[in-house]
Amino acid sequence: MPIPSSTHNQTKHWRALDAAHHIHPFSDTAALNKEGVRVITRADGVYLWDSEGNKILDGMSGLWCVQIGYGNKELAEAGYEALKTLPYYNHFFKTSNPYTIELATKLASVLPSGHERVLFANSGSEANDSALKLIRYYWNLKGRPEKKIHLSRDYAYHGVTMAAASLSGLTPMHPQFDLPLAGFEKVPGPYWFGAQAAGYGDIAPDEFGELIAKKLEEKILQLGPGRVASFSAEPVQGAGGLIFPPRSYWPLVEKICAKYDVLLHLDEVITGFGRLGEWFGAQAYNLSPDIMTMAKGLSSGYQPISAISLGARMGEAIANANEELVHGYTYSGHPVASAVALKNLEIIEREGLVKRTGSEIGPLFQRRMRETFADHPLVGEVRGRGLLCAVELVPDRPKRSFFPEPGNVGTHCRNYCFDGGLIMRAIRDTMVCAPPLTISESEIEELIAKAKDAIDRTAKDFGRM
Ligand code: PXG
Repeated sequence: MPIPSSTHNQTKHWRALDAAHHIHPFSDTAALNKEGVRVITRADGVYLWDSEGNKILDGMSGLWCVQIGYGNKELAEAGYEALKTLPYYNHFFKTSNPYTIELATKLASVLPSGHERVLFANSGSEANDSALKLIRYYWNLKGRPEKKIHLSRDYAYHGVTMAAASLSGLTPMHPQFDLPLAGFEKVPGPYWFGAQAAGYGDIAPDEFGELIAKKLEEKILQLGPGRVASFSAEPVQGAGGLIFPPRSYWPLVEKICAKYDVLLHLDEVITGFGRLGEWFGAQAYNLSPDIMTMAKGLSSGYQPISAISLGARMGEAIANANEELVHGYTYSGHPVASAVALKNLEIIEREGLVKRTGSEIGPLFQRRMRETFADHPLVGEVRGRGLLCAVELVPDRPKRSFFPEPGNVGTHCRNYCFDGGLIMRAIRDTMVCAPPLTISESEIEELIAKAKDAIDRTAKDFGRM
């Protein structure tokens, strides 16, 4: 559909149609319809344009996914070529296609060792849903059908299917749908900045990391190790507030999973494809997961595609089960999505975007964010790695306390960001940022200047400056 050149009347028309016919994700429909949506009509590099002609720097890479930036012609051409050559075919009838075969092979070359086999799906939620089914199947194959409890963490976001939402630890996601399902249990997340407010006292990060890892062990022992199937976790928690675990956390968690024969499932939907300066969070934290899920940066968001990779023991058990695996989607390994993802991985590799994020632009971004915000009167902590960064807005830095109505100050600041032409996400009162891996130095300076303006104005409004 050609998009007409934008005018005020056109925007009004689109807003009215959107309000009449379109229900948005994670939105209060009536309130949104009253306010009117912003219609995004175009994107290039790190910028978006809306139908009123406003240019916006996208500090969130869409929803943490546009690794190589918008407007990449090579991806468009890869998709167009596949659309012309093989717009659709499936993998059910003893068939495959070159795009998906090449993509699976390419993935195996960048995944942690042992991850030789992948399955495809269309979203992060589906990948996680599939992962839980494969975990259940693995234990059934191993003659351990009593191992069925899935552990995950407070503040986790794993998506919205019945299982993925049950796995998520953001509790507002549950009551509308009578979730979580039975067999889903939570343990605390390693949110050191929130430790004092949560009653753990003035505890050092590594001590806290160990304490929270031990809560996992306590939970496994309480439920009975023979009943626990898996522990699912994002290497760095994303939508729950960009929570970076203390250094002590992951090594101990991995040991605990091994000790009680609990499968480790890493949800790499945000942390994959260079975001942390390594291909995956598994490599950034030196982890050997049994199963991984990935989406978003796999295609830089240009096509809906996700994948589930199996480590050696799950991969061998499932590939050698000698029976039909009764799972798969019409669009698993869609040729067009596969072609786009394959080209995306080629570009990430050719342009050295992982190394650039790990040792050049990422460290520069982290240094400049800390120089600008670490001593700001409204800021309690700046944390980040690679091209992920969070700024905690707090009333009292030494006490690491939070504002009484979480989300108020953050939303206020996010609105100032939007008004100033910057997209940053507010999670409670934490401002988070995940720009495309292709962002330039001058665009980083622009992002930081705009964020500073929004945070300064927020500080003034709340009497902190
Ligand atoms: N796992 C993780 C770690 C995610 O961040 C999903 C799974 C689900 O992916 P799909 O493709 O089913 O949406 C996600 C998605 C936000 C936000 O506001 C984050 C996500 C999705 C929507 C909004 O931060 N992450």
